[in-house]
Amino acid sequence: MEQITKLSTFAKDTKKGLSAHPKFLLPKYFYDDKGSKIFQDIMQMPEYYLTDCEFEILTNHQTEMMQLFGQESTLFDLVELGSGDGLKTKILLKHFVKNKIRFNYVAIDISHEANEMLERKLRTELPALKTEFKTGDYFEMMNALNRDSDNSKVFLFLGSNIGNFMEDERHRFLSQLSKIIRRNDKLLIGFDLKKSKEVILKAYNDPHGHTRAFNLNHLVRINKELDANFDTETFRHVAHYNEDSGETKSFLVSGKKQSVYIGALENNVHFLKDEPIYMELSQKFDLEEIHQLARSYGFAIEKNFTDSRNYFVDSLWIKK
Ligand code: AVJ
Repeated sequence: MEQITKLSTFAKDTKKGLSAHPKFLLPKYFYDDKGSKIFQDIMQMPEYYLTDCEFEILTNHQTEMMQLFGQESTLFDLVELGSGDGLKTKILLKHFVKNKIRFNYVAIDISHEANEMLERKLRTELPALKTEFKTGDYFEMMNALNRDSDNSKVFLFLGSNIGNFMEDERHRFLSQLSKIIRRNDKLLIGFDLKKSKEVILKAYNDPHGHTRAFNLNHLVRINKELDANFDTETFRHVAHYNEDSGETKSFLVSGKKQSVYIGALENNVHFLKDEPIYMELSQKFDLEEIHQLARSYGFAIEKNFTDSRNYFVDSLWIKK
């Protein structure tokens, strides 16, 4: 198929995913402005335990984190990858500002609107905080970040965002981080831990329908931005958890045989009845796997912070 106009990356990725067998879409495209808002609804529901766990961890360990991040009381950059609404990070930011720690907060997010909202909130709630905001995907932004200041850095990669990466992406990501991170830098990285199937499936297939709406919004985005005609009502949302591998997968399944026209691709996509689109991986880990990951990319674990239920860990890594 010859394309007359140049396709956007979103169009290309959509084309690639919907012509693959089995079909897939990339989770980074969940976060248009609407999707970022739906994700905030997800984080606020009790079934989505990840946010509560990390809230608990950051609240209980803010003082220790402050000591570990700001060791030599020299100015450092606190760089957050995927800052979103910043609600959890604000626990640390407030505590650090109150204690007159010298640092800049650098927030990186794929959603421009999320960035703007966070900027506004921080300006009123923490006017003394020095901030910088960057919009883009992790990989592009990390390259740009590559030493734009000489300050030592503490990277935050919270929320088990790492769980979204397929193995090869995770490899690229951790290799790149490992290259950027210097001897006095640190990385606080969140991992959702393997646990009972019931708990996980309730978080990813919630009774309020937020997760379903989050997934369907990806199709809505394709409709809007790529001029397509998905009838979202004909797709159901399904989540699977594999207790051995820790893979949690989300799908949208076509309820009937149908064709969808995607204007920007000048093409139809055909669905069989019950054919799935693989929407998202939310990988779960155990402590041994986390240890292995750290080691294989040249890091040592300085400390693991866990919640009272042992559902989640924020792992503090240093360069060996
Ligand atoms: C933002 C990738 C951590 O996988 O748990 C939540 C996204 N998807 N519910 C996750 C998500 C469905 C979330 N991460």
